[in-house]
Amino acid sequence: MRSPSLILTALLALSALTAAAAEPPKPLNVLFIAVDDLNHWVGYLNRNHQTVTPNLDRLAAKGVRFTRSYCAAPVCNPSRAALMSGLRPSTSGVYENGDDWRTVIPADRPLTTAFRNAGYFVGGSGKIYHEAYPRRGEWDDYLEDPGRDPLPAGDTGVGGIKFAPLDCRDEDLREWKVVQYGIDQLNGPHDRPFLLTIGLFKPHMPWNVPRKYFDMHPLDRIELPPHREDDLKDVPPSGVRMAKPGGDHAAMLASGRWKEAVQAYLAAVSYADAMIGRLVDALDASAYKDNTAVVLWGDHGWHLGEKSHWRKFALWEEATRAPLIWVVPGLTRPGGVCDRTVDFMSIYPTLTDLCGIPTPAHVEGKSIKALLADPSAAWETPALTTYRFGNHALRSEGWRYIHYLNGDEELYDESADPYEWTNLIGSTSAAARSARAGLSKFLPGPGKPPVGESASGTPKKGAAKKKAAAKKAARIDRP
Ligand SMILES: [Ca+2]
Repeated sequence: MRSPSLILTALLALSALTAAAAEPPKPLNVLFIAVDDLNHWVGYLNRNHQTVTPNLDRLAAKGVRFTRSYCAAPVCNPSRAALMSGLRPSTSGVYENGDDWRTVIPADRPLTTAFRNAGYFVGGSGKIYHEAYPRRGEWDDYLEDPGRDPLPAGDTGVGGIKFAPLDCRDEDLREWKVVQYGIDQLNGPHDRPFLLTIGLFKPHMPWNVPRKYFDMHPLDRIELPPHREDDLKDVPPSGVRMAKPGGDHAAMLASGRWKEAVQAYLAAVSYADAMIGRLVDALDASAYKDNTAVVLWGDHGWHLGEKSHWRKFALWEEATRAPLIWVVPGLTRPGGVCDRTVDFMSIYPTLTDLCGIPTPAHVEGKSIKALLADPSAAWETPALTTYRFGNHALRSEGWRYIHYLNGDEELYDESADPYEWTNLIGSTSAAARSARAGLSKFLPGPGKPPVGESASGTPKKGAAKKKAAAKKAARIDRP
C-alpha cells in the first residue's frame, strides 16, 4: 500500500498543475511608440548606410520588422489623425496640418477610446496627435508639459531647414521627459492592462540635438542621398508642384550646406534612437516584459533633396515609407522580416485584434496579425497614401503608382529603380501596364472635401482666408 503522504503530495502537485493550467493568460499590455518625421534611414532597413540606430535595430530584431510600411498621409496631422481614428484622409477630410481633425472625428472613434472602453488604462506623453490640436480627454493620464528644448545661440540652418548642434545634455531636451513618463509607467504598479502611447518629437526639425550626436556623423564622411539632378524631367506638373524645386532645394544648393543638413538629420535620428533605447531597456527590466506588445511607427518619410524636394508633403517612396516594428509576446518570433506592403491604417485594427477588443465598425484598415505570426503569409493589399484632396499613391511589392487629382500619373518599377528615377507611365511594357491596371483598382473614390470646405468642393465664404491661415500653419509645421 502506498503511503498516504505520497498520495497527498501527488494530489497537491496535480492540483497545482490544474490551477496553473486554469489560470487565465495575463492580459496583453501595449507600448505604442510614435516617432515624428523618422524616415527609412534606420540601420535595419539599410536605405542609408550612414545612419546609426542601434536601439531601433535591437528592437526590430526582437520581433517583426516591416520593410514596406507606409503612412496613410505624408503629413503629421492627417497621418496621425488617420492612424488614431481608423479613418483615412479621404473619409475624414483631414488632409493638411491646418485641418482641425477634432471637428470631424468624434471622441468615440479613436483607438484610445476603444481601449478605455475595454477596461484598459490609457496613458500618454509627447506627440501622438499633431500638437496644434490636442484632445487630452482621450487619455486617462497624459504628461501635460515636457518643457521646452534649448535653442542654439548662433546659426540655425538654411532657411526653413533648421539645424544646429547644442551644447547641452540629453536630459535637457523635452524628449527626455516624454520617455521618462513611459519609463515611470513601466516601473509602476498597474491594476488594469495598459496602453501607453509615447510620442517622440525628434527627429522632427529643428535638428538641434546635443553635439555628440553630430560627432557620431563626421561631416567629412557624409554622403548625399542618391539623386539625379534631372529627376523631375519625367514627373508631371502635379508632382513637380509637390517637389517645389525652387524652394528648400534651391536654397540648400545656393548655401552649399546640403551635407550639413544630412549630418544634422542623422544626428537627430541617433538622438531619437538613444531615447527609444531607454524605453526598450525599461520594458525589458519591468514586470510587464512578457505580456506587453510593442508597436513602433514613424508618422511618414522625409526627403533630403531626392527629387529636388525636402520634407514630407509628397507621394514618393522617400516621403511615404516609414519604420514599422512589432514585438508581440507569444506571437512574433525574433528576427522576423515582413516584405508585404502595409500602411499604418493597419495599426488600430491589429492592436484591437491582439488584445481581444472588438474592432469598431468604422475602422478602415485590416489587422495584420496573420503577418505577425507568419511574415511570409500571403497579402494582396497594396499600401495607400493620400496627400491633399484626390491625390493618391499605391504601393505593391514591385511597383508604385501615383494618381493625382487632375489625372496626372506616375509609375515606378521598384525592383529595377528603387529611387524612382524613371517614370514608366507611358511605357508599353506588359509588366508596367499590368501593374498600373492592378493598382488603379485600389484607388479610393473622390473622397471627402478638405475640412473647412463645403461638400460641393466650393470654398465657403471666408474659406480663402481660412485656407491661407491653414497654409501658413502647415508651413510653420509646428511639432
Ligand atoms: Ca525622374
